[in-house]
Amino acid sequence: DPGSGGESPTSCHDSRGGPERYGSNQGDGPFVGRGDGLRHRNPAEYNCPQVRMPNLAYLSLGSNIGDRDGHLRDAIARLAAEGRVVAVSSFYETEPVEVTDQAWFLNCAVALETTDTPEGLMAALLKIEREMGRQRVQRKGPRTIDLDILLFGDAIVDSSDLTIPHPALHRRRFVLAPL
Ligand code: PH2
Ligand code: MG
Ligand code: MG
Repeated sequence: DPGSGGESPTSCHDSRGGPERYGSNQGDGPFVGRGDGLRHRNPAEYNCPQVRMPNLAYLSLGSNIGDRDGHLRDAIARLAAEGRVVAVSSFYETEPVEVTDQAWFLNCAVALETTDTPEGLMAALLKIEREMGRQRVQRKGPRTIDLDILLFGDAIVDSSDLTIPHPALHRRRFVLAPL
């Protein structure tokens, strides 16, 4: 067993871990309930490296004030600090929808690999928006930069301040085309 370095009873080859352990629906044993029909065990307990599982998030970026092109590039550069930018779509010039009495947008999509949670990523996006000088004046109105989470791995989030998948994803050509 040269690779695991595990002499303790909690190594990757833990002899206590037989198939019978997995059949139990009780809360005993090394697994901890999450309350959603799954119980998990921290990798540190079986002497495996502890590295958070990354997720692939798809983001929609939009700008229709000032140097729109510069704002999208600036936002993408800042996103690199939140994970690994895996892909960037073409930039699309798009007619405003929903609030139509405003300037045309520049929109794009970014695929970002991140080990953050959906809530943590959303907080980071709002911080970037603030740091780039976004003012929230009119709902769905003109903005320096808008950063939305479209998808986050296979996550479904439905809280008072975050909905994933993005609820308007399927209704907006300016979101679907860059994807
Ligand atoms: N964002 C909106 C409302 N309307 N229209 C376009 N073309 N592009 C956008 O990013 C956009 C919009 C609210 O987020
Ligand atoms: Mg938006
Ligand atoms: Mg937004």
